[in-house]
Amino acid sequence: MRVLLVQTKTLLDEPPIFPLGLAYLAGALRAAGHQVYGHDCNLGIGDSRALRRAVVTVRPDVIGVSIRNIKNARPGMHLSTVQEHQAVLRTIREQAANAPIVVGGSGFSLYAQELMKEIPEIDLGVFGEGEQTFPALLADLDNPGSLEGVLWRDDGAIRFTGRSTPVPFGLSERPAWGLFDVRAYAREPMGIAVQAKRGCALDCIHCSNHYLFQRTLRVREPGQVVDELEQLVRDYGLSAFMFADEIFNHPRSHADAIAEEMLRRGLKLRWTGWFKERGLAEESVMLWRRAGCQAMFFSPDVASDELLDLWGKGLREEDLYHAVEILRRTGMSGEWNFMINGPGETSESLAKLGRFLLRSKLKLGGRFRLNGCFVLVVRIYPHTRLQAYAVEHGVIEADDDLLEPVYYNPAPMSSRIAPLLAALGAVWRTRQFVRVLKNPATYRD
Ligand code: B12
Ligand code: SF4
Repeated sequence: MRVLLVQTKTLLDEPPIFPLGLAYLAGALRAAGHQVYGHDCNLGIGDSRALRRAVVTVRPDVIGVSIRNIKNARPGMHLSTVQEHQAVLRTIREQAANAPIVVGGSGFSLYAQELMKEIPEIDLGVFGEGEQTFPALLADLDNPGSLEGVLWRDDGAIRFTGRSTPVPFGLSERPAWGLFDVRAYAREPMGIAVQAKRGCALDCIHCSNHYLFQRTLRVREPGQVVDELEQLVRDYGLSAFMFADEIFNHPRSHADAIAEEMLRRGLKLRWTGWFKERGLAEESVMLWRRAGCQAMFFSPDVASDELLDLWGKGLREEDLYHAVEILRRTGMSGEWNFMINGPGETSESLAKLGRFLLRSKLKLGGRFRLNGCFVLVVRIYPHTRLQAYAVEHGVIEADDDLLEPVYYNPAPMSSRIAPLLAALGAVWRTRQFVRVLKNPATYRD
């Protein structure tokens, strides 16, 4: 079959990121014997014209559309992307009246039924990982109900066969990186990512990852991960990337094996990733540093034992301080994310956050950084424990579909946070403006 894969825009107010999901998916489709073409709405001007041209030129039998983000988690930023996704799907439908449109991606999976209700152009949906499900669906398009992880329309109703059972993570075929413009994305520090594992064993209160990708950890063979990096260096001169794992250092042995393999092959790459503070070992941090790790990202989100427990972070205050100490000893840099006024916040917990920030800054100086937007309030996503908590605390109704953003940000603290968020929004927009001036390829109309 001729399959056209379309990446919808990720976000207007963030640097775009390479369509990794579609590159992995395209590898699996090619292995199943399909002819695969790509179109990326993320880069460049005149999207809808270019999209129309792509559909007309490819004459696809099936169109796969990826919706990665539904919208930004940050209040005051670009809030709704649903209409933009809708416009893309409408354009495709106008040019290809008869080709089935299949939609997937994490943003889609999170709101699959709601999006299918809002956007009639979607014929079929794939929940979660697509490498197995999409080729299987294409092999039997008339019988979607026979596969796990599929949504389809049936006499006006939307049916869903339920989440798929997690399968081992190993890409038997080469990801189709060449389907999209790797070099344009590589200009952004976090534009390119490679995935070394799937799943996260934790279930933090606000996070939907356990719903989307499940809690069973599935690691990819380290040699295969490094093969992919080598290919990116050879074919595109890649010099920096990030690991797209939820937590790179769980399990530690896997992270170490990847770093050792990178060193053994003499790869000179700068990289980052998300790390967990608990169990952080000095030897490993030194090894990752030697292998090119530039900065470790941490997201404890809160900084007091009471909140760490309530949020299910699997951390204690001492773990946070331990990580800072290891970074001090190893000369590594770190970037931290926190959220405020979320479940359980009190003046004591805020004071503990203030103390952590101050002490860490004193210890690490310029190597202690906060994510530009650290003053986040918590967005309530569906399928999270926070959704149930917010219903229980009267913040949302049980039937709220959460498609338009709702934040857990109760009074009286919320009114004090509002001016801070407005100032932050202005700083963020200025930064984005400067970024676009530096790299016009990332401008999107
Ligand atoms: C790494 C990561 C990042 C990195 C990305 C670095 C990079 N260059 O890629 C950084 C830190 C920059 C980042 C930023 C953001 N992220 Co992020 N990120 C992730 C994370 C942990 C992994 C994403 C990934 O690459 N996965 C690997 C690829 C292979 O998987 P995939 O894209 O999902 O594709 C698979 C399936 O979805 C499916 N699929 C995809 N498309 C299609 C299409 C079809 C037709 C089919 C059949 C299947 C299919 O098949 C693919 C292969 O299995 C996920 C959580 C997670 N576990 O996935 C969150 C996640 C994707 N991020 C999310 C969000 C919200 C953001 C931000 C908007 C945060 C913010 N500011 O609010 C920004 C947006 C950045 C942008 N410009 O788009 C959400 C998106 C869902 C949502 N809530 O809208 C996620 C799911 C986290 C969550 N649970 O909320 N992120
Ligand atoms: S550790 Fe990160 S990915 Fe895992 S559940 Fe918590 S917030 Fe989500």
